[in-house]
Amino acid sequence: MSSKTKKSSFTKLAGGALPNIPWQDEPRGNTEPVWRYDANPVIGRRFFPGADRIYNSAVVPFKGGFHGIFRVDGRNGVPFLHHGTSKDGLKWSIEPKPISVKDAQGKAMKFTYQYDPRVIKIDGTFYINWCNGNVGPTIGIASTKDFKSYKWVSNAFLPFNRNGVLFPKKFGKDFYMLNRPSDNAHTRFGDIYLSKSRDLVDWGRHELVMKAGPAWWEGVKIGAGPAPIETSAGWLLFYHGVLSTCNGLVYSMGAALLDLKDPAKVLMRSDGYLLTPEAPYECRGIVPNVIFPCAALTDAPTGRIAVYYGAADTYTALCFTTVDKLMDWLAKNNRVG
Ligand code: BMA
Repeated sequence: MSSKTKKSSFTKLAGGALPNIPWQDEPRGNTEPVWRYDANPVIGRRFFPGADRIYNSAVVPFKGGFHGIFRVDGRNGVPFLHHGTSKDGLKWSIEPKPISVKDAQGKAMKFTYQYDPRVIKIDGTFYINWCNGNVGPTIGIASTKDFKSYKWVSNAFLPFNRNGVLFPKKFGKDFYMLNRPSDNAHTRFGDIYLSKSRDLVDWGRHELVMKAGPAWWEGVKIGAGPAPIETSAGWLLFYHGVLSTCNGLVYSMGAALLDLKDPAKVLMRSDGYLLTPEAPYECRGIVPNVIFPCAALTDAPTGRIAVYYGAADTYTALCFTTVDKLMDWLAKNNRVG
C-alpha cells in the first residue's frame, strides 16, 4: 500500500437521517475499512419457490421502511427483476413475479433478461438501471414513484454495456450516468465512463473516468457499484474490481472519490481492495469469489454507511463502514495525485 496521507478530517455525508439503517457496530479490534454483517447472508438460496438465487440487488429507503429491486435467477437460469419490501432492511418479503414495466402506450413489456439492478432517487422519482438484454446487454432504465407501477424510459446505450449507475442528482440540466462498455460474454476488459443526457433517453458527451488496473486486484475490469454517495469532499464511489487468476476471476470491492462538480475527475482511489472474498458465502456458490456491490444506505448524522453486495452470484450480503473510517482509509491508501 502507498503511504500517501492526506487528512480527511470531518467529511460529511449529504442527505438526510436514516435512523433505522441496518447496522452493526464495528467489531472490537477490527483493522479493516469495512466489516461484514455477522448474520450474512441476508438472503439465502431458494428464497421462494422458483427462485434459485437472489443477488446483485438494490435497496432504497421508502416510506419509513425499505424497498428493493432484486435480481432473481430462476430454475432456468434467466434473471429478472422482482420487487421486495422490508421493515428493517434485513428480513425481506419478495414478490414471486417480476415487476411489470409498461411502455408509453401502457402495454406490459417483454424482456429477454434483466440483471444487476441499481435504484437511484432523483427529485422524488426512483430510477431503476439494469443490465438489459437488447441484442446483447445494455443499460435499461425504468422509473417508478411508488414501486407499484413502472414506466419504461430507454435503453441508454448501444450494446454492449453493463454497470450503468445514475448519479442521485442532476448537474444543471443534465443527468449523469456511470457505465462500462463491455462485450457479449464475460468481458475481459472494462473501464468506467461518464455519460450525460438531458432526458435520460439520448446519451452522449462520454468521458473516461477510471481505467482498470494497473493494480492486479482490479487489473481485468472495473464497474461502478451503488449510486455515488454525496459527501462534503466529493462523490464516494464503491466499485468492483476484477483480478485474473489461474483459477478464474476474483471480484473485490474498492472505493474512489470523484469531484463534486465534475465527477469525471478522480480525486482519490484505493490502491488495494476494501473487501475481497473470504467468507464462505463469498467463496462458495455458483460463481466462487465474487463480491459485487449494488446498493448503499447512508445516515448523514452518524456517518453510517451500509453496503448491499452480491456474494458468489448466489447470496445477498451486507457490510458496514462510516464515512470517517472510509475517508481516512482512502486517504492513507490513495494512489491518485
Ligand atoms: C459479471 C456480471 C455479474 C456477475 C459477475 C460475476 O459479468 O454478470 O452479474 O456477478 O460477472 O459472475
